[in-house]
Amino acid sequence: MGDRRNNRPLRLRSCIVRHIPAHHPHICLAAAPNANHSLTDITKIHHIISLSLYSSMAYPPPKYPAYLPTRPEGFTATINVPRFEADEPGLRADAAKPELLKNAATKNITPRIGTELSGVQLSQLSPAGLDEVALLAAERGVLVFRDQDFADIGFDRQRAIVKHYGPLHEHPTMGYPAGTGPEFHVVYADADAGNLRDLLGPRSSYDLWHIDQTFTPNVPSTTFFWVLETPAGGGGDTAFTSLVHAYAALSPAYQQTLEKLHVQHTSASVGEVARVGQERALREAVNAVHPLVIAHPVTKKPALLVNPTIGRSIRGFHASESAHLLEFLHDHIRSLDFSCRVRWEPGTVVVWDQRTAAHSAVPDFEAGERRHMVRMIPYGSEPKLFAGVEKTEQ
Ligand SMILES: O=C(O)CCC(=O)C(=O)O
Ligand SMILES: [Fe+2]
Repeated sequence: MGDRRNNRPLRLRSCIVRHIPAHHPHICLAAAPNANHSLTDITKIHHIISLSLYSSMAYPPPKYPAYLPTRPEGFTATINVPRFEADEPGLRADAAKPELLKNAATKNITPRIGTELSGVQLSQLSPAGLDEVALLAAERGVLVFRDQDFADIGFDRQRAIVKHYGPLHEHPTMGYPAGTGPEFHVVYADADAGNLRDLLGPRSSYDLWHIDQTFTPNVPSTTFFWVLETPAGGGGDTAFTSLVHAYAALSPAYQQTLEKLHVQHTSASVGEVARVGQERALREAVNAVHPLVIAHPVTKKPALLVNPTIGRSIRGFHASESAHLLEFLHDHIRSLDFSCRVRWEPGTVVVWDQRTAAHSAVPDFEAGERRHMVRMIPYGSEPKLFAGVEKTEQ
């Protein structure tokens, strides 16, 4: 993977803002300003600085200051990762998962999605145990590991563990801990950074279902997301929905219709447009086309590769036809019938498979409270069309 950052001269370098509001994957009010920022961006940055002076008196200091988001180089162009033959660690795992489960207690969150595990430390797993994590995540969509030491093992070990699953995505706009790089994605909210509801403006509700970064030929796979600080008054869960069960719930006739379709995915997502502006997001857009119904590379089960923020149109359809079909699917995947909510507790690490599950932040915590998280995303295989071999429920 090339690093385009090094090739982009930043005409005006500045490090005024230490806190990058990166509380949502694709949405961010401001970063260190550079010449590419519009006047509106600069105004927002100055607004944040003045808020910062006020808010630092009102809230306790962060528990993990070394993980505050920084972005001295400002926003960079999205990296177009060339197609590659991915290793899928879940494919070589022992189906019984002896390494992972020998001392672990497991509890399903719902029968369809999510498993909580206790009695196991991710940081202590052997390579075979890490393979088994990939298999279980592929099967269950989302795994919730409690009481982990992962947040305290240091950047190098964190990076090495997630790299076991594939090359890491480097985010073009999110902040990362000083001294690391954009493969660390700090998801951060506080009084300065705001939270999702400040950014999206007046709305009836603030979920934002998506799969991370599906605009390249290879797409994200076994993703790690860990908490450093939960909002003091509670809330800030993350919701996950099963793309396998969402597909299985459809009628065979409708499934067959969908199996032929392809979706155009773009990095000029809802959120990146909000971060860097429409003109720049379109100019630097990285695009890919993926089947709508994929065979999961590990389980081989059919899954709906539906991504409301990034997968924006059905190839070959007129705009109105595409909008009509996608509106139905975007609504369908959010059903409580196949989704769950994960509550963050100190020491929780979530590992999920982005081909099995889509997700949404739940920004229901008190305005101004700190929520501090870190995510790392490895790339897995290129999505392959599900050929309709295996017929599903109904
Ligand atoms: O904050 C969360 O719970 C989810 C954030 C998210 O979806 C992302 O950063 O891509
Ligand atoms: Fe996300």
